[in-house]
Amino acid sequence: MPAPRAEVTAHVALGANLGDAREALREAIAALEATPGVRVRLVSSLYRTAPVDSSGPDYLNAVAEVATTLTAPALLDALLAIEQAAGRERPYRNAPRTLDLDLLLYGEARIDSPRLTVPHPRMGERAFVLVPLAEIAPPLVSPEALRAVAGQRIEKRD
Ligand code: A4P
Ligand code: MG
Repeated sequence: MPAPRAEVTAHVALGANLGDAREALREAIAALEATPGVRVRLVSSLYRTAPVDSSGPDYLNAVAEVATTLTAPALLDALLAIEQAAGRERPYRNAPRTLDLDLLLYGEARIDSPRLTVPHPRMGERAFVLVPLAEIAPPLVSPEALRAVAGQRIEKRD
């Protein structure tokens, strides 16, 4: 029998800004918890954030820490499947909700493949990622990194 794969700690960013964003994030966390090979260890507070590099309503953002036996590409596949399911589950009115799930960190791995870059290449520019990540994993975010995004509007919701 092959030895079980060791668990890796990974961090996932969640964001939504259409429809019931709070419900979208709650369902995304539930879907992560239901994913075989993924255990949700920590979830940050929800944050209301100004859109960065995009327009439209404010976003709700959060970051989750998971322990996973999935490889990084398999974890990405699971995140993409959850995004797609969220789009299908909410047919009311004609508004497709956005749900963005990004893989921020996968242990200490550095990955640069056509479909997956880890650490997420834009995480260092974004308060909506760094502030919730710092809440649940303080050693992963330096004070300098937080200072660099201090001008971006972000407000804790709960
Ligand atoms: N991909 C490569 N690396 C990764 C990774 N580490 N995690 C590829 C996730 N995906 C990764 O993603 C497109 C493709 O990126 C995936 O199929 C995967 O193979 P997508 O989510 O379909 O496309 P996108 O949303 O246009 O790209 P992305 O990178 O998620 O967008 P951004 O740049 O992250 O921007 N403002 C606020 N306040 N809050 C937000 O949450 N989000 C965005 C999305 C912009 N502004 C925002 C927020
Ligand atoms: Mg994305």
